[in-house]
Amino acid sequence: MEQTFVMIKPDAVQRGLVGEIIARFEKKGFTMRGLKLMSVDRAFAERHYNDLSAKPFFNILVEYIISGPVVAMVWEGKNVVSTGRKIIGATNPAESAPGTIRGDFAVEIGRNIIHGSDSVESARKEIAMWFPEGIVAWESSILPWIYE
Ligand code: IDP
Ligand code: MG
Repeated sequence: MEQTFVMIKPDAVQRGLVGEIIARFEKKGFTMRGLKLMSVDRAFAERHYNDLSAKPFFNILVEYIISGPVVAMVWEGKNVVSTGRKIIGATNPAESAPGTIRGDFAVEIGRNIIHGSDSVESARKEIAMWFPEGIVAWESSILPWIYE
């Protein structure tokens, strides 16, 4: 089953949106396989956003991610990478559809409250980086009610 890495960014933690965000993935029918509150240092944040290191906003982005604790999560399910991105919404909240997490709770691109892996390959790398200890092996008992 496919897995994705989702991070609730410091602004959403500060704003008390953690439960709301987790609920959206839970209610969709995805399975939580990893969850932890953590603060990351600059080097770790730079490594996570390594692909964006040439962008003019890179330093601002890194400052944002290290400005407070984040919630790191692994979610599992059919097409969870692309569906997860749809649940999250467009990068710029000005363009995120209502009903998406960013569309409902964010206004500006530099405070867009959540990260989700953009491909199965990045998900694999991000999960390995954020959960070096591994994720939790369990089987949800509701799967027959989610999958035909
Ligand atoms: P994504 O989070 O939707 O995958 P990316 O293009 O991977 O979007 O950018 C990573 C993060 O960098 C965004 O979520 C946002 O926080 C930040 N970011 C992207 N573009 C800008 C910008 O133009 N100004 C400020 N921050 C930006
Ligand atoms: Mg991205």
